[in-house]
Amino acid sequence: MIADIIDRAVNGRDVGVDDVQELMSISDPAEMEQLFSAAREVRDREFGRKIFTYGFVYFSTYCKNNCTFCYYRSSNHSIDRYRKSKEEIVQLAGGLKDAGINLADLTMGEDPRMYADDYRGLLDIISSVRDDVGISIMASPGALPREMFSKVRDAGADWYACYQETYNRQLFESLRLDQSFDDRRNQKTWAREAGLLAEDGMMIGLGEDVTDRAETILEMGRLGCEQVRAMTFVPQEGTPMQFVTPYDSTEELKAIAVMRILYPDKLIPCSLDVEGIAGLKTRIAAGANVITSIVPPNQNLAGVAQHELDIENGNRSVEHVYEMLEEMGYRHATSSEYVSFLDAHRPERVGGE
Ligand code: SAM
Ligand code: MD0
Ligand code: SF4
Repeated sequence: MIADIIDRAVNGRDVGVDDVQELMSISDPAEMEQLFSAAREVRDREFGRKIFTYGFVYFSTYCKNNCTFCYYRSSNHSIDRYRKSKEEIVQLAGGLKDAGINLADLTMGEDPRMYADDYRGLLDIISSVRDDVGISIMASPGALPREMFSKVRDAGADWYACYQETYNRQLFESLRLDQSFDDRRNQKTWAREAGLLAEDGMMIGLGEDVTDRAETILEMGRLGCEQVRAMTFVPQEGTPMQFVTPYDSTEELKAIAVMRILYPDKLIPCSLDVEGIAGLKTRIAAGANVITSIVPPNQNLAGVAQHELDIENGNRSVEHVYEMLEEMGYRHATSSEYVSFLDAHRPERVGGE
């Protein structure tokens, strides 16, 4: 029974893949509400009424990879790409900090120019944001060699984000062409060994089934990442998956709620990059506790899954997000609340300095 599985999960008792699969198979609206309300209760008990906020700084949209789902894949020749200067990035991160945003997510495609010379460009940007701005930093640069993680940590990053998308190896290989499944999984472990907090993520609507979803949720938990996300696939023009029929947000919302009851103290994003601002309330109501992909208007910045939606009209701006949170009876967390969370959850660095 659903109520029984929820009860066991909420009380920290053993929940297996069959149970997770059953929760992820819920279709009855009353059962769905049971799941969401349990997730809200767990979140509010752990975190109170505060929600963390992340600004998204997609600073280079150049990429050498060719992921079939991604707008920025190297074969998509017809798109406009940009690369921001270090000065612009520092300014953008400063603006986020001044507006009370908790973290700057410094994201790029696997841009060869940033990777050149032992990743000098990337490390330089991270350390400049640390030195000149002093906001918490997430680095989302793609897969890195193992020895890079302590350098990324030393440059000043708090987090390293790298999403597996699915723990179905075969499906992974059909999506992330010419990329190693094991190497991408190991990224999260290597990051944590270097003292970085780590984020993993799954995508929904890529051809996976409900068993894959359940297994991915459990595997992300086993890796120990402090932040875990689910995002619904948004088909992209000019890619091999452009005509795939997209899912609505139901499966993503269930995944958010299931992760919340299984992993009470993890950070779980409500991404504005899937449905824009229209997707905020449902994701918070499903148990998410971080709003990600806040993007200021008039800065020529793009999203990943929704490269334009709600950016230039200001709907993904800081002010608008704060307003909506208040309408729901929540508030954005202060940066000292956020930093305390990080300090309490930061993995210990292993093996030397
Ligand atoms: N290039 C780096 C990488 O791939 O790890 C950093 C970018 S990372 C933020 C891009 C993430 O956005 C992917 O891992 C995927 O989870 C998500 N994403 C990309 N394209 C998407 C799409 N069309 N729909 C939904 N999510 C997408
Ligand atoms: C988001 N567009 O939070 C961003 C991105 C990268 N670390 C995150 C997928 O939705
Ligand atoms: Fe490049 Fe990341 Fe897009 Fe893959 S998901 S093509 S690695 S930007």
